[in-house]
Amino acid sequence: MIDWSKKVAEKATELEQCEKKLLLNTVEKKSMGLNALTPWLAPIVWDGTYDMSILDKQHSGTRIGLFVFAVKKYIRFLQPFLETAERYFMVGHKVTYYVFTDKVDGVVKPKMADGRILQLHNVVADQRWQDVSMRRMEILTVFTKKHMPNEIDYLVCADVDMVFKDRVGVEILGDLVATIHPAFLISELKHFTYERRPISAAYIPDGEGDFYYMAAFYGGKVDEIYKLSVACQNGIIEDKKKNIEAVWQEESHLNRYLVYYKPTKVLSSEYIWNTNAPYGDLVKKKRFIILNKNNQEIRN
Ligand code: 5GW
Ligand code: MN
Repeated sequence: MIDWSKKVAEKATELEQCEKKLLLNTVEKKSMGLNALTPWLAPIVWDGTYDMSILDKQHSGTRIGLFVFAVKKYIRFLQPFLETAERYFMVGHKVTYYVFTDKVDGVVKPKMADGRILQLHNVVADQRWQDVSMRRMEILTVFTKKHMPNEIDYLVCADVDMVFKDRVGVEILGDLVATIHPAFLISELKHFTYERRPISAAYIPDGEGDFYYMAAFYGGKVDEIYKLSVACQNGIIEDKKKNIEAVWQEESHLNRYLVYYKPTKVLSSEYIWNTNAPYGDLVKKKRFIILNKNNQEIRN
């Protein structure tokens, strides 16, 4: 016999805990990333909160794009990125890599499983590094409108100076998805490095915002990423006209967009980890890792 009164009591305790945590976190405006749900009821994806076999079935046939940019010295990151993606990213699903580089001929193709396609595209290498990373938004506005709608259902955008170390699958798919920056998992809202100058299009007023998202891993349905990239690109252009640049370039514009268009799914720090980040014990599965690079060398 199931003791229903006990089950009901357990449920009440669980809900009370959730409520307490939500209240505490929203009042203090910190550690929101440790919850399993956002205050707008989007899941925060942590290991153990979903059943992979159900999700894989739901997504049989889903076509997924992985967008990555590798120009100038960053081309060296492409091979490990693609090889580890073959091993861990959306294994068993249909994947198209959209690689943008200034040296198409220099790309070493990884050994690829069936159902996976590598698209190589030429792109100009901007002189200023700030322009290189912002250029990605412009390219996204073009591809999410023109080519991708016929080719894929979801698009995932990633930095190239990263490697996959554990499984990343369809649990990350949603209409609009962004990842918590590992340095700000526990931070208070007031310490987030949002753009704070009202003159910038990326401005976020004090007290607004939920998470500090990292521009190294985000995604969504193709039309959602189209809208996002157009908004961010317009912000970048507006700022350029005023001769200013947001404090963290396109990441600032991304954060601004996501304050007003809340993501339908948030990825926990499992999905962008930096071995130097604090609170490593909180994150059991480190799936996608930022590589340590010599900024001095690589940026010159
Ligand atoms: C070069 C110098 C400084 C900053 C960025 C670049 C750079 C970035 C580049 O020369 N080539 C290039 O392809 N990128 C793309 O922009 C890569 O996909 C890279 O992962 C992304 C963001 O730049 P990151 O990774 O240096 O930015 P953080 O914030 O992760 O350090
Ligand atoms: Mn990076």
